[in-house]
Amino acid sequence: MRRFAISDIHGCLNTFKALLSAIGLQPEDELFLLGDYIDRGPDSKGVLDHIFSLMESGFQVYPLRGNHEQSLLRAAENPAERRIFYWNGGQETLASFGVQVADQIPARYLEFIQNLPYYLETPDYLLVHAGFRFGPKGPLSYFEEMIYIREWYLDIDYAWLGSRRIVHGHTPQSKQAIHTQAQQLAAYQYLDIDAGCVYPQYPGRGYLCAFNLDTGGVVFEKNRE
Ligand SMILES: [Mn+2]
Repeated sequence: MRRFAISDIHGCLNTFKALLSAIGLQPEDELFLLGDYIDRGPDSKGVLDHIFSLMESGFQVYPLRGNHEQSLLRAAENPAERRIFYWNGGQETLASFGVQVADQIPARYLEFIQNLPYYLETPDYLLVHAGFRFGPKGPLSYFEEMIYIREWYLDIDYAWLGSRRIVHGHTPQSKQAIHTQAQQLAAYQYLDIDAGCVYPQYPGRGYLCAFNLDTGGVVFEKNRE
């Protein structure tokens, strides 16, 4: 049994499938998906369908919530939220479903997103979309920050964290920066695995990353959309 984490697929179905092939995902493996399945890329519906298909065929998939899923839910529930969703990549998501507004997306997809957890804990890892706010109420209390926060590493309370490591996405960085962070994971205990799959036009970005939680290795798949 192996454990992998992948984040920020953003509608890049071909790249997602190619990365799963590259790591040779098996039903006994565990796959943690750190959110932002949708928006900006060409096939958000296809990415969600592929996640459903993996789960239905017996793969152990643990999907988390990203800020783009949150934005879709808000647009589906409140017409005042439609504009921000549309202009932040939601336009491509609506097109992949062939609908005009978020509340026309079939209930199955919206219900899946409604049930996504904000974070997951294992004995050795904390997994989250964006990160944690180390505020007075404790890092597991600030749910909105878990999907939106940036630049929080300096606030990490290492006494609270213990020997656990935090793996997240949300803030695109270069493949080289991810390699460096992965090599320093034992020392700093944080890793951002968002290699900006949906941003191939930026230097070092345009990759989807799979992190092996047990070996500490990273595998990259170049954008194939
Ligand atoms: Mn995000």
